[in-house]
Amino acid sequence: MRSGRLPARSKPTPIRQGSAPVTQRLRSAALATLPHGIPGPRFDRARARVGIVHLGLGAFHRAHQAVATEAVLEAGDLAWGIAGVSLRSPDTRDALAPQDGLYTVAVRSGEGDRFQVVGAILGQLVAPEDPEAVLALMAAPDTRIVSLTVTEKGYCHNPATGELDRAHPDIVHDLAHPHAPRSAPGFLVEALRRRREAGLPPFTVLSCDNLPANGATARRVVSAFATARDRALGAFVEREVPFPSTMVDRIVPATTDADRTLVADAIGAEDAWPVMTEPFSQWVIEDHFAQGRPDWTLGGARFVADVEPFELMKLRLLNGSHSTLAYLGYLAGHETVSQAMADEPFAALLAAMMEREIAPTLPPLPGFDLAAYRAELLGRFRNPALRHRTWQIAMDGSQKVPQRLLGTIRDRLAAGEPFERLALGLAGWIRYAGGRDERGGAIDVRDPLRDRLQALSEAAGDDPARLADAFLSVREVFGDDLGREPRLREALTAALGRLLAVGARTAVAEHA
Ligand code: CS2
Repeated sequence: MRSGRLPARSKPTPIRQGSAPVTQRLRSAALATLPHGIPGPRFDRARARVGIVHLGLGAFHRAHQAVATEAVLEAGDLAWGIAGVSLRSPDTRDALAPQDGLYTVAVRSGEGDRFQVVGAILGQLVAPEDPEAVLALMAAPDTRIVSLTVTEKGYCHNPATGELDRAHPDIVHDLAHPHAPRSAPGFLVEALRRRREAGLPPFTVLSCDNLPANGATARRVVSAFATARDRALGAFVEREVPFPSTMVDRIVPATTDADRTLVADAIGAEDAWPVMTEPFSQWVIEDHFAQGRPDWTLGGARFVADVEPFELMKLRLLNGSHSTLAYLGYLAGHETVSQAMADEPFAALLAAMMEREIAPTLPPLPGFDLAAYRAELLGRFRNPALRHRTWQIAMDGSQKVPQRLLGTIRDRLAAGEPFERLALGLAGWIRYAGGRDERGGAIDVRDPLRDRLQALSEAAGDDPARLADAFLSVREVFGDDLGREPRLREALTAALGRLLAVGARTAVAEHA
């Protein structure tokens, strides 16, 4: 990494206890001995420069945008190396720094596995350890894009309205300490301010999170934060900074120790944090950049004038079904997505929900075969080689449900059409968020609103109408309109009634 290089800290990472005698660690020196058929980076990493600072160095970024960027670097455009920033935990840096930033992407399906060692991530930074280093890199002249995968909650917004949540603890902190921020909006605004002061053009902010109109959402929160700091800065962000929207799609389950063993055996070296994914990958990007952009078409991406129809389709069909399967599947005792899909009523519920309740709400995409897309989605969920835990997808429901299920329900209500399957998915979330599974065991619910939702659930007990009313009162999720919508209340009460009376599996079978 040329600019903003950080000292590589290497905390020993316990890796695997397999029996195969793999002793070397994945690193630059190990690339020469990768087994035949396992490609490593085909570009000179020492000559590559950081042109992209990425906030949120999780598995998804490493299996998606970084892989597309690898293709750009391999084609000889060395200006687009990535510096990855973790906004919270040092874990990824601790795993990757001793590996010179190298890691393996394992592409898995019923037909077999493919492995690739990726070198696009030239440096790793941990924001809480050194926010100044992150800001310096974001404000460096070579940095032309700051991309984000910070998850829904990283936008510090109200999920129902998409507006910046001024009471969010990180926003309160960052307004009080704007030069040492914690949040993504705080980092973006301070770096943009520095660039403006230095007479440098702004970078493009490229949201790669699963939010509706993710570019517009990023623009709204970043502009609001900038305006709260200084009106002129807010006007500058509004006027000068491009926020293209993107649709991102690749299923990337959390890596397990078994995955580490599989990868070590395949590549003949220990990789502390490989990423596991599926063959499918899609990236649709609005072509609106301040200072040029990589030719990501080399990595399979597509540039379009308007991403919104793609994004809506993906959020509603894929993520809406995924969340439905996650909540109802978890409640029925299914650990992974593919296990739930192998339980026929679940697959049938999703197929019917997609076809009858979601697809009719989508704007037409000329030339796009929506039926084939739906069928492909069901096939992807069935992928037997991926262990994608329902629990993982169930996380952060209060942040996900609005764009995954509620937008669709809003459209169905407006059209006067039924939506009982969507209501069942929503009821699954409510039942799950209560924190007790169907056998009375505790669920490890991860959600920023967890305590409040559990308190609501306990107060309502097993009365479906009270439970529906309690959750519908959560304005950040349902907004003012849906919270007061009698037809939603009725459908939700009915769905919760079935879930509580007969359990998730039978309730699913009733709607399949
Ligand atoms: C999943 C997504 O964890 C989740 O909430 O629904 O991460 C999903 O796997 C991706 O959006 C697929 O592109």
